Amino acid sequence: MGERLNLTRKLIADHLVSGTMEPGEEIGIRIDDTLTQDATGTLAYLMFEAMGLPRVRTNISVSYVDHQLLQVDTRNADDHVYLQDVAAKYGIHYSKPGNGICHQVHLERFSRPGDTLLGSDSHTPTCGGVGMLALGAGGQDVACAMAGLPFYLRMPKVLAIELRGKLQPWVASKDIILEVLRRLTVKGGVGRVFEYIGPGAGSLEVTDRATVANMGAEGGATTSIFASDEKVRRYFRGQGREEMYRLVQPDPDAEYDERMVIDLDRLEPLIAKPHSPDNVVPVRELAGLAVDQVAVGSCTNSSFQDLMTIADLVRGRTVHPRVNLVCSPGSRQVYEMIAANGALTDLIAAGARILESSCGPCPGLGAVPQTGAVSVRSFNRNFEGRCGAPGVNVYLSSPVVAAAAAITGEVVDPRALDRQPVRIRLPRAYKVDDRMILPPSESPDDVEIRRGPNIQPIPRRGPLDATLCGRVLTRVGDNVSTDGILPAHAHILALRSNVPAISEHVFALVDPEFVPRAKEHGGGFVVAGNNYGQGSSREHAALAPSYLGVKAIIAKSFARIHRANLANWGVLPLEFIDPSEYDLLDRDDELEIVDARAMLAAGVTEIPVRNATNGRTLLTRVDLSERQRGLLLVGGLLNAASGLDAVASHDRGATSGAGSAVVGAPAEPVGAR
Ligand code: MIC
Ligand code: SF4
Repeated sequence: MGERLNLTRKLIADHLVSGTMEPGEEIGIRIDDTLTQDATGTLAYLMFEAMGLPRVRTNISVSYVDHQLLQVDTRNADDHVYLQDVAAKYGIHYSKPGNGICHQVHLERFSRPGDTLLGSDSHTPTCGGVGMLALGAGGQDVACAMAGLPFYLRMPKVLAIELRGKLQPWVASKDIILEVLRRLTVKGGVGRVFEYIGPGAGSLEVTDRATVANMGAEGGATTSIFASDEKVRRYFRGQGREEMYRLVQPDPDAEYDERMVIDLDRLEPLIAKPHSPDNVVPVRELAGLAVDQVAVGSCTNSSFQDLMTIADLVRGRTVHPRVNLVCSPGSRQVYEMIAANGALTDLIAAGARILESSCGPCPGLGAVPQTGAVSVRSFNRNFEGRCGAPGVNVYLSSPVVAAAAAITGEVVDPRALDRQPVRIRLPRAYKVDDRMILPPSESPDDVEIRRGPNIQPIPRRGPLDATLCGRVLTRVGDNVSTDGILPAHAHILALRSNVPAISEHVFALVDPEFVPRAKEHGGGFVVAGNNYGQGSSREHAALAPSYLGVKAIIAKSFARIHRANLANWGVLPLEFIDPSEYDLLDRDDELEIVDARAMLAAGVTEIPVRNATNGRTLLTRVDLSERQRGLLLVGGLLNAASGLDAVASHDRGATSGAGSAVVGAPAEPVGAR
């Protein structure tokens, strides 16, 4: 009898171009589609330009502008017109500012069951809600995928999350993923795909599934996926693209590496307390907590269903005097539909502040509440300071719980509200209007790319030194997120295309003296606890420290995307073999890794780090593939770029990868034209 394949393994097998499907082994997969957003897009496209190809080699690539829409000065718009021109020239669709949040729009207009999607944003798994194998990655990896190169990742284990029963009134799909995070924590998904199965999974609507798939990112999962079914078909029909529907399912009695059961009948409204998405408790435990701000939107909960739910709850009422309620519809489609059916009027009448279709307050782009505020958000991340400033207490909940707080001014278990549960009738047909998605130019040779002054060349790093030495520049704890390493925030996000400028903000929230220290000592080492680099895919969290001369990060463990980004940008990720040795390293200790280069080239997996300050030596693990070692030796993926066009000109799906194209360090910074 053959193997009974789960859906994840089926889709990986369909796209496999290198490696064996053994959990932990590096595999290469063919990528059908890509997406980028404005904050990560400029680096990705500068890299793509450096590869010298005339056009992308994907089925569909889409460039979204959805993050930094405040446009407080010319810098953001400089980025946006660059992105628009690059898209026109290289065969990429361009979703204009205002058209919506990349993940919501991609779900509506481009997702395809059974295909692979690579996005330069950690919430790309949202499209797993329709049966797509959708993965987040750094911009350089997405650039390679656009060039037709495989995407490399560790073969994940597949965790079946069996949903039994049915969600009860007032309990939402958001509560499912909060329950997953409560059980597994923010690092429980590392090296795993969450595959949702069982009758409870089938009972969820598509946008509910998308919410669950989206927020698997907070568990560190490689991705999350649901099978497609009649509900997905209906959704595609409603979006006017039923021909893109395909049935993708696991084999009957499929085998999984691990299993977990959630009984939806017994699930109750949940909420994540500050400052971690896994700090989850029942809402009833916080009942009565005074709330200052409520924010509804983000790629997790900004669908038509979500906005209608809030409108239904606030209709005919007034937002509590203490509360600021801000709402961001996830896409122009959602916006237009709630405008047409009157729900937008209900929200405005109740006192909601309506923002544009964008990420907005989620990573601190406006609507930052007052010091010490309690903010209840339908979003996905509440790392300290992410919302724009430290000292704000962000709670994460379903839209229902958020709306109830907006009306009452406090956290309230919605089951205690004196009213009938909300019931939203889903539309048969969604409002389809793709005019804000510009197709690529038909005469690409005529497209001149505008490079405003904010588009600065990407600095390159030299090849790895023979011996690495320097001091411990900082020692940080567990679960430091990329927001901790390099916040998004409005004034910092404006600098994404200017590496020297953005580097001034490294560790701004965690260790404000880091940058002057790094400069004074000409770089050095960072010591960290578990799950270092969790959260976003932003490669600036690797690139900016690299620019400041950080040579290696020695951590107890790393988050998936960040580990890959470090290798791509030439920073050596090392893990303590004995995690208790973390305590043997202090800030300012002088470290030395003798013959680092030779050891890496020889495939050595255990690397001694000598602490010259206390005379002790500790052992670290290098958990990198041969390809990644190659990248580190030449100083990162960008330095291999001059060989990439040669590799990319192989047929799509060729097994050769960036590692085989490592050719030394060209001198020109990328983007210098
Ligand atoms: C985020 O949610 O942190 C972001 C901003 O969307 C990031 C991407 C980025 O930093 O540009 C992500 O999730 O990958
Ligand atoms: Fe945008 Fe927030 Fe989603 Fe990131 S998590 S893509 S910032 S809405």
